[in-house]
Amino acid sequence: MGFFEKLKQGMNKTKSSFDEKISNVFKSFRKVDEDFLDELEEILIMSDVGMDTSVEIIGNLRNRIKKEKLQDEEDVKKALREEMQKILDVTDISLHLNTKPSVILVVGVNGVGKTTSIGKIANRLAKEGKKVVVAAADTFRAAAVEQLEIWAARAGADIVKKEEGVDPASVVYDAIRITREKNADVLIVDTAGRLHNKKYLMDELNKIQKVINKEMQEADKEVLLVIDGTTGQNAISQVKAFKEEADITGLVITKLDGTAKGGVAIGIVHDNKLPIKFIGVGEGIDDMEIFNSEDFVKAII
Ligand SMILES: Nc1nc2c(ncn2[C@@H]2O[C@H](COP(=O)(O)OP(=O)(O)OP(=O)(O)O)[C@@H](O)[C@H]2O)c(=O)[nH]1
Ligand SMILES: [Mg+2]
Repeated sequence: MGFFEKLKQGMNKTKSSFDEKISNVFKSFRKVDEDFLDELEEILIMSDVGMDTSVEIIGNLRNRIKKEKLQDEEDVKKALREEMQKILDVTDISLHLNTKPSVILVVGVNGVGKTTSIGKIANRLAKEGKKVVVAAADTFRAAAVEQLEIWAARAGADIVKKEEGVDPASVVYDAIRITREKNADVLIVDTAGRLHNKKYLMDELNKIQKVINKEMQEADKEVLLVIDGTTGQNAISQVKAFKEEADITGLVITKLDGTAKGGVAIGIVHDNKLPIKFIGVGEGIDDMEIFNSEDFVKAII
């Protein structure tokens, strides 16, 4: 199955809830007027796109409907898709990993799919012919290291780990040295999603980021915030909290398979001007793709 099919299948719940509601609006209004647009706006808001974003999309759609005299369901849907895509395309979505070595720091609250995404990204990079090292900087739980080890083995990446409970920044420090010694292309750092409290977590991330900035000054750096696509509006506050503490360069939205809340991705990009770089649509090693806004909106409407 191609990735687009996988994405479409995965996002089926988002799509059917969107599509069904939109078709119902078309059925209940005989023409595309203000009432119709109000109803459409409400659907977007209910689909977790977010209030401001929905208002903006419908505002732009209203102008186009007037200018282009759109009345047909398919034409209006197409215009709606394009307006959504415009929001998703506001920023540069490419990964900047041009130096050797370069580094990806992966952050996010617990259970969102950080370690799994690292496995998938490492595998992608390895397939591109890159030598990858992963750092097990989630030293909070022993199981976290074992899980990363399994993913590293699958992806053919080397792992740098230490015993449970050690300072994660020291793991990162060692990993940077080993990445250079092995002449690897990319270092990917896994971090803990839960510590004793939020302050510990953010302090730890700060410390890790400081080590990276100091030891890899010249390197290309990506700081990817992983968001669970099933969490809906909750995701918004997570982005806000992490943005305050880390230099986030992009988002990874996971678990878009089997959620009706995929619309949240559009609101997050709109509100934060952060690009989505990858999306996850399953638990397997190949279930992740570089984000493509056109495919994404096609998969939901
Ligand atoms: N369906 C689905 N499941 C996913 C996806 N990504 C991750 N998961 C699952 O989500 C669960 C948590 O994933 P992890 O990678 O362990 O999450 P984490 O952020 O590293 O969690 P902590 O280390 O506890 O903070 C696992 O059961 C994964 O298989 C996805 O795209 N789709
Ligand atoms: Mg993890």
